[in-house]
Amino acid sequence: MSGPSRRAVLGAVPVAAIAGAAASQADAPAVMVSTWDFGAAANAAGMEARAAGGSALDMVEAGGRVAEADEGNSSVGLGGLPDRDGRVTLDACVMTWAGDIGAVCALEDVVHAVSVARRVMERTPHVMLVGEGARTFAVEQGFETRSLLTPRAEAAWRDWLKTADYAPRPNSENTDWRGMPGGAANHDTIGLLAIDSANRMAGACTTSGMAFKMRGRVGDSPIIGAGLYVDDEVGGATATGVGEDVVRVAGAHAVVEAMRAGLDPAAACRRVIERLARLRGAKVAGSQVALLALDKQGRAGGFTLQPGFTFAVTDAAGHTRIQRAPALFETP
Ligand code: SD4
Repeated sequence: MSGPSRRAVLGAVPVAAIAGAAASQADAPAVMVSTWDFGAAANAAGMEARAAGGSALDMVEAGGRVAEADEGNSSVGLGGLPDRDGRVTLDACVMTWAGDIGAVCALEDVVHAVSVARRVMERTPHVMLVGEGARTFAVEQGFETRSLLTPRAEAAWRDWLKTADYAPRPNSENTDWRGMPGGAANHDTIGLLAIDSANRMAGACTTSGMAFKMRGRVGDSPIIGAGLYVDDEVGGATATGVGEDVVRVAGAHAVVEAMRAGLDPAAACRRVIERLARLRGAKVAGSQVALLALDKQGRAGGFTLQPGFTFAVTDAAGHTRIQRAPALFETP
C-alpha cells in the first residue's frame, strides 16, 4: 500500500500540513478533530466555544452547527440533498464524557439537528426521537422551522429524477468524492470529537444522509456506537460514508474498543476497516467508509476503504492542520 499523497492544495481551507495519520502523533496533541477539510471551519467554531469556557459538548455542537448552516454542504443540514421523494431529512447525535447521549433521525424542517439531538439528551428521558416526533419536539423546544431544500439541492434532485437510478448503496456519494483531489470539493457528513479544558471528551455527528435515499432510511450517523462513540477513559471515534456498512461493524464503538486494547487511533481505525473488508469482501470494493478517531492523549488518526478522505485536526493553541487518511484500496 502506498503512502498518502502529500499534495498540499485542498481548496479554500487554509492547509497547514498534510500528513498520513501516523504523522499526526508527532504533532502537538489535538483537542478537536472533524471529518473532511471543511472540518477546519467547524473546529474554529469549536475552539471559540472552548476559549469561552465551553464544554467539549459545546465545542462539538458549535462545530456541527457551522456545517449545518453551510448551504454549500450538500450532505449536512441546510442545502443537504433530499431523499428520493424530495424531502431533506436529517440524522444527528451527540455523546458526552459521562455517557449522556441524544439523537434524532429523519428530522425535517429544522437546520440544527445536532442541537435538537442535544436537547433530546438534556430535556427528555429518552435517547432518540425520529421523524414527526422529533420535529414536534424541536418545535416545542423553540427551534425555528424552514424548508431545508435549497434551489441547488432541488435542481440536483430533479436531475436525479430523470433516471431515479438508486440502489441502496452509496453510488451517488462515491461519484461525488471520486476524482476530487483531497476531497476538497466534497461535502459530506460531519463527525466531530473534542476535548475541553477540563480534559473531558464529547462527540457529535450530523448529516442529511445518503442522497436520494428511500424515505425513512436511517444511516449510521445518529446511531451511538456506529456513527459516533465516546469513552472518556479511552477516546472517541466517528464515521462517514456508507452508513449501512458502518452499522454492520458498529464502527465507532469498534474503533474505541481497539484503542482500549492498545492501538493508536489510526491503527484502530484500520483494524475496523480491515474487519469490514473481510466481512463483506467484494461488496465493499466500490463503497466508502471513513473512520476517524481521537484518543485521550490527543492523538488523531483515520483510515478508510477508499482514498480521498481528509480530516481537520486542531491543537490547544488553535492550530489546524488537514490530514489525509490512508486507505485500504489506496491508488498509486
Ligand atoms: C449515512 N454516513 O447516512 C451517512 C452519510 C454520509 O456521505 O456519510 N454520507 O450513511
